[in-house]
Amino acid sequence: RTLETELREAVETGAFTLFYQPQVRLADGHIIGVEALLRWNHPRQGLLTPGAFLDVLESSPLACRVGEWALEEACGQAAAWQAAGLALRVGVNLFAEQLRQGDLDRKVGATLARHGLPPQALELELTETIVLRQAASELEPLQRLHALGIRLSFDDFGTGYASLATLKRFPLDRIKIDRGFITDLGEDRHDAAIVDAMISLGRSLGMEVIAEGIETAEQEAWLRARGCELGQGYRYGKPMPAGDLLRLAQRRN
Ligand code: G
Ligand code: G
Ligand code: MN
Ligand code: NA
Repeated sequence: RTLETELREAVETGAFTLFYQPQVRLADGHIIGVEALLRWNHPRQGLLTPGAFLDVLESSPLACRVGEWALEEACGQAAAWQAAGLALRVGVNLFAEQLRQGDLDRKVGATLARHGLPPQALELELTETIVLRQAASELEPLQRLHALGIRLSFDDFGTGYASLATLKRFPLDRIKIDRGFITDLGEDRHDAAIVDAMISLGRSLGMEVIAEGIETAEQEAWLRARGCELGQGYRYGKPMPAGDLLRLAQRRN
């Protein structure tokens, strides 16, 4: 059987699940949000990360269904956390196909309403590849989402081919500095210069800046000193099931 057949069965049997990775405010270490990350509970291979199936899923007609499911699931979770006294913003990664449909803002609005969530509770992550592939007409749903107050993040910033003009053309609220630049921050002066410039650029454009892949206290201190507000990475927690995230946030905040 092909991977696509198996993915179809996974959608039908509810074999996908979301893990959540904490995002912290570097000033005080408080968990202020999470990124929702897809996992596949495979009948024989166990829990699979997106690396094992994302390429096939992205280019299959199932992408929209999985993307909409993830949005629904993440919003349901955010509502449950809110009921437990935790106001965590949840970030959901988008598939290119979800934007191509043209009615994403309507679907997102309906999902938020179903769960009684304010638009500020949701962040949508777009990779550079998705952003660059957008036709001008596909910008409209993004602009409407932004106007509703939903935050839009530029994922994996700095790894692709987007020109700096992209930052002007798109209604982006946050840039996520790719973890590839963070790993060697202490040793590689080029990485340090690039990260420094990305932080300044984001801040002068009035955008939030979050660094991904923070693993050490040194990386954290360096980023905080350079004015980076937010961080995500194993230092604060790996992607984990919703219940574990709730307990972690209740302990830390
Ligand atoms: O969980 P992990 O760090 O292995 O995720 C790898 C990548 O898979 C993420 O960086 C993200 O780009 C992608 N990804 C994870 N979950 C989703 C999802 O729900 N939708 C989309 N479109 N991409 C996802
Ligand atoms: O959306 P994106 O493709 O950026 O998803 C983040 C991916 O990076 C996830 O697969 C997650 O497991 C991984 N990741 C998150 N934090 C760290 C980290 O601190 N170190 C490493 N090596 N990987 C991380
Ligand atoms: Mn992401
Ligand atoms: Na990323």
